[in-house]
Amino acid sequence: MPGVAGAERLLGEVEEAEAALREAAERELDGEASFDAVIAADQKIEPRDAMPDAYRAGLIRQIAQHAHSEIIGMQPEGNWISRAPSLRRKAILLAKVQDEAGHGLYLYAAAETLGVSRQELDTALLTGKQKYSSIFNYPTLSWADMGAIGWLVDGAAIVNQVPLCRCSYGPYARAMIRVCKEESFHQRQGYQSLYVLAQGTPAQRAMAQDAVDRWWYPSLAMFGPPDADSTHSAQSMAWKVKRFSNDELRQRFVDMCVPQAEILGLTLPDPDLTWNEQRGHYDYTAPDFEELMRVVKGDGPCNRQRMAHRNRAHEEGAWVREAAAAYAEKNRKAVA
Ligand code: BYC
Repeated sequence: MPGVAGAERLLGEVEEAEAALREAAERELDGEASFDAVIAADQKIEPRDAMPDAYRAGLIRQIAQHAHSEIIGMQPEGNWISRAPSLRRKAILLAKVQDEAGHGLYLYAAAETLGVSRQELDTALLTGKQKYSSIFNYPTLSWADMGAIGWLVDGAAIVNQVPLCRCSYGPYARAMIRVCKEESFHQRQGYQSLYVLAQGTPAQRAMAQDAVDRWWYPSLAMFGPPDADSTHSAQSMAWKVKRFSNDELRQRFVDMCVPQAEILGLTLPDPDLTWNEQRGHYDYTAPDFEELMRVVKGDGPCNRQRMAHRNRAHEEGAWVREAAAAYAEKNRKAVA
C-alpha cells in the first residue's frame, strides 16, 4: 500500500517536539523566572509555577474538552467492534478504541495538575457543562466509516494536536507527544482500511466514497470557527498554548488530504477544491459553521444518544469507583 504522504512528516515533528522538551528541561533559567519570561524563552510552565488565573482556567477548559472528546469518541467506533468484518480488523479497532480511553486518562491527569479534580471534570461532562468535539455527534452508518474516521478524523486530530506537543504547559505537551504517536497509528489503520475498500468490489468502493462524503465537512469543522470568530485564539497563541490558528490548521489538513485522496482513488466532496498557484495552497469550500455551532450547542444528530450512553456507563461503573476507593482506604489504613 502506498505511504500516507504527510503523516510521516507529522510524526517527525512530534519527535522534534519531544527532543525540544528534553532540552528545555535541561536548560536553566535565572532563579525564579516570571511567567512571562518562561513563555518568552519557550520554556515550559510546570504545575508548581505561578501562572495567571486566566491561563490556568483556559488550559482547564481546553484540556478537559479534549479529554471528554477522547472518552465520548469511543462511542461511534465502539458501535462497530462487534461487527468488524474479520478478526484482524476487530483486534485493530479494539486497540484503537482502548487507546482513546488511555488518551482521555492522560489528559484528565494533565488537567488535574491544574488543581481541578477528576470528579469535577466527570460532573462537567455528564451535566453538559463542558463540551466535547462536535465530530462525535455524527453517526457511524457503515463499516467504511471506521476507515473514514481513521483517515479524516484522526488525520484532523493529528494536524491539530502535533503543534500542541510544543504547548507552553509541560504536562499537556508531554501528554500530547504520547497521544500523537498513537494517533499516527490510528490514522494509518484507517487509511489502509479505506484503501482496501476502495480497491474492492463496486459496492465496497461505493461504501468507501459514501463514508468520505459524509465525514469530510464535519472533519473540517473540527478545527473550530473561522479565525475571525474564534474567541480564544489570540490569547491562547500569545501564551503559546495554540501555535497556529484554526484556519491555518484547517488549510494544512486540506493540503494534506488532497494527494492522499488521489492515492485512494476517492473524491473529496467539494467541486471547488482547486490548487491555487499564487497562495501555494488548495482553495476549498469551508464547512457550514452554523451547523458546527448547532452541534456544539447540543443539537447534532447524536448528541442526546452520546450523553445518555455516557451517563448510563458512568452509573453502571459506580461499583468500580467504590471498590477502588475502598481499596485505597484499606491501603491508607495499613500504612498509617
Ligand atoms: N467542537 O475560540 P475557539 C480527537 C468551541 S479529540 C466543539 O476557536 P479554541 C479524537 C470552543 O471550545 C478532538 N466545540 O476555541 C478522539 C469554544 O467554546 P468555549 C478534540 C468547539 O479552544 C478520539 C468556542 O467553540 N480535540 O481528535 O481556541 C478519536 C470558540 O472556539 C469546536 C481537541 O480538543 C468543535 N469542533 O479552539 C479520534 C484538541 N470548535 O470553550 C479523534 C484541543 C470550537 O469558549 N483543542 N469549539 O465554550 C483545541 O485545539 C482547541 O480547543 C480547538 C478550539 C481548536 C478545538
